[in-house]
Amino acid sequence: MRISEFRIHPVAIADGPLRSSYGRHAPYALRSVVELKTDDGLTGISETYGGDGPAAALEAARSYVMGSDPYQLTSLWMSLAQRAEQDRKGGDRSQTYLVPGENPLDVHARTFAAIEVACLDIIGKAMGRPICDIVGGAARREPPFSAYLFYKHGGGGGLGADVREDEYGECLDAQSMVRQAKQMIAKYGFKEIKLKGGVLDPAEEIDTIRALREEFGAAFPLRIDPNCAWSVETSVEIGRALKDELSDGGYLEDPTASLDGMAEVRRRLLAEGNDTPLASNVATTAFEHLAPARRMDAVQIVLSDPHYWGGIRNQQHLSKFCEALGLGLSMHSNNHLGVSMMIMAHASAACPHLTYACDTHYPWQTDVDEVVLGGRVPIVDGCVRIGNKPGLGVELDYDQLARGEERYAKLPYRKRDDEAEMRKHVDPNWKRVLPRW
Ligand code: GKR
Ligand code: MG
Repeated sequence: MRISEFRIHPVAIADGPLRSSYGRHAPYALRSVVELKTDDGLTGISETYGGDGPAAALEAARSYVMGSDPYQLTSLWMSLAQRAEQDRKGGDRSQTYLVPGENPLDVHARTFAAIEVACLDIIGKAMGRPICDIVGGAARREPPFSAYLFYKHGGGGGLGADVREDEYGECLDAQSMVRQAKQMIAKYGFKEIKLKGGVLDPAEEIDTIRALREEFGAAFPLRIDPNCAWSVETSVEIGRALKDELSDGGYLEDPTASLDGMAEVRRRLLAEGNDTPLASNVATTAFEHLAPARRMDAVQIVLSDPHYWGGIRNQQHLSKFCEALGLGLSMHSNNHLGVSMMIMAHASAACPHLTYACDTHYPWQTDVDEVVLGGRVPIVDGCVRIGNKPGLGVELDYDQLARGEERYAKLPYRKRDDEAEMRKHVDPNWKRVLPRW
């Protein structure tokens, strides 16, 4: 079996004005849908980051992919990693200053992941088995996800005649965040809650976490993620203030920048008898970060992501590393469609060691943009069920895909720029400053 066609479909999907320390989301998020076809008539699909950069990186891998055997993933990895090694000029592989999907030092892992998943989809179809069975079987067939709450302005995303309904309304304080959480939990049944912080004054974010705890009780573990917006001092103060709320299965995610900063927050909290674990998808983004993170005790929970850790099998390796190093494992997310939802579900299903419900932005997208045939992937009781369908278990709806491509073609931007959105709508002088507080 050989790969005879490689298609990259750039799509735009409506997204509300969500806030984070990066700024404000644009009216459309960008994704790439990948299709591989084989000479014996199978099609494998995948989804990854969007815009010009990721599409160009995929395009640059074309010569390695075309004519190759989809089972030979190791040699594909070696080719892409070797090329990356040649390009590598040192530098920061963290996500402190770049949004996920944009660090040039990750490009081989992201590109490989997109192709690996499409190949696994092909292999699954050839074998008549779901991907998680192809990679060794599921540790769980219904991996859990968390309610991912965002402060946001009013608006549901989209532009002009394509403007979308605002399902959750404006949320810029504790009470509206409780409303958002209730709404999302009623709809999807999530059992863990993540708040994207780093947006309002820390005192207001503390109030929000407390209001969530008051509403949902200790049965719903809480986590807050300001994407490095806080200094070490502020992180310690917030860790202290939220000691009770973030215990019982919660965590403090990327309060401050760098492994050094995280390690200092950890040392100071521990010295006060506070062992709230620190999680990271910013300081730990690659295997080479694990040993220093452990040695320094800077990160206790790694937030994986098959999209940039190098795919589903690397996610399994990561699970093993984390288990051996005594680290917890959960999953990071960015805006995505149903193909990625299934990638994340198979990846988390196939990890023996996974200690928290995974993140997903899926509630922030709607069926209007969904490219999966038959509509959105269901989330029931907070979980995505892996059925018996072969491969990823989803197929593309080509009409919907074409609509996504049309939306993309009309857009003036080709890259996520949350700072530009802040300057346009909130403050003409806004800049991402770390730490802000
Ligand atoms: O969607 O604004 C966002 C998030 O801030 C996202 O970009 C982060 O990568 O969800 C992510 C995180 O956990 O850091
Ligand atoms: Mg994070």
